Amino acid sequence: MKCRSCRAPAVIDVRRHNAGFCHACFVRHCREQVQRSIKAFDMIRPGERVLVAVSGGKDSLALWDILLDTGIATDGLYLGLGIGEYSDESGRYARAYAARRGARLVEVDLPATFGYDIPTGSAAARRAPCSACGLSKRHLFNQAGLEGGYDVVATGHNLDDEAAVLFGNVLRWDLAYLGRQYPVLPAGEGFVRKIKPLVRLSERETAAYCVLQGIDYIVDECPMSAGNRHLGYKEALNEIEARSPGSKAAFYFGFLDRVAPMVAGVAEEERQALHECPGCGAPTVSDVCAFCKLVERAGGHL
Ligand code: Q46
Ligand code: ZN
Repeated sequence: MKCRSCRAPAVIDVRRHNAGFCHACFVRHCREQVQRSIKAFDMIRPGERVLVAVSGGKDSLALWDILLDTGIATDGLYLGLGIGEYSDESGRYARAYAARRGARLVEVDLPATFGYDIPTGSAAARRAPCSACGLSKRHLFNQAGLEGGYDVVATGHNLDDEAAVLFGNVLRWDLAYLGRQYPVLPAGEGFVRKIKPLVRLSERETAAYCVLQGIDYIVDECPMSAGNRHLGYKEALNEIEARSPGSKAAFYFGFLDRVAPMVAGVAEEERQALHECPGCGAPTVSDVCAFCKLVERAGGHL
């Protein structure tokens, strides 16, 4: 197979685009896809400060690399979740990448700062690990963004992630979640803007990007991911994609083009109902925010 752009021998084929790429043209393809998302969804404006949430995995490191290489000023944020050896190792990859690029990595350690880790905290709070983890991450990414004076927090969610989440939301017709499922969530009182610049790249492409660019990342899956529903949705979508390449992108981008505008009002209504949490100041619709409730139940069990 030859490279679609320059006819040199291809190192990767991307079936969704029915195209092969050589190393240099593949890297350019990845950068172009990210820039296209940034432009299409007005994710980052000139001069804005961006904080990238970095887990040490392929997606977040590829994202940080692409943003740095395209001249966007970005610091990294690593959140220590206290998931045993997995967290120790993922932290090492995040720090090694930051050191290699001479980039700033902000670190927040969940056990040291809030008195719980994901395995014990989720059990104490009687929540599924990924639910406690996702809630903690969303809260702390936003808090770190606000406290550090950043305009934007970027996460490494890719096309496979977003299609799987969409699949789950559609299976349950969860309009509130569907209304919020967009690659950019606007800033508001107590919120920094959240962006997902990798939505035009698949997991296979971010992995190939890291391998080709010599970026070391944690390959092991999180040991707490076993019961995660999204893994099943990903498998189902992968089967459909194998039979008809491009289905995943058609599903996700069709939603963004045709359905997201119809459900956007649901998210807006929710935003109107927000007020400040008396515990931490974060916006919430309840008396006390979900993060403060989690800290109260999960803290002190270490
Ligand atoms: S880190 Fe956290 Fe993931 Fe592990 S506990 Fe679940 S959500 S699987 S991306
Ligand atoms: Zn709170």
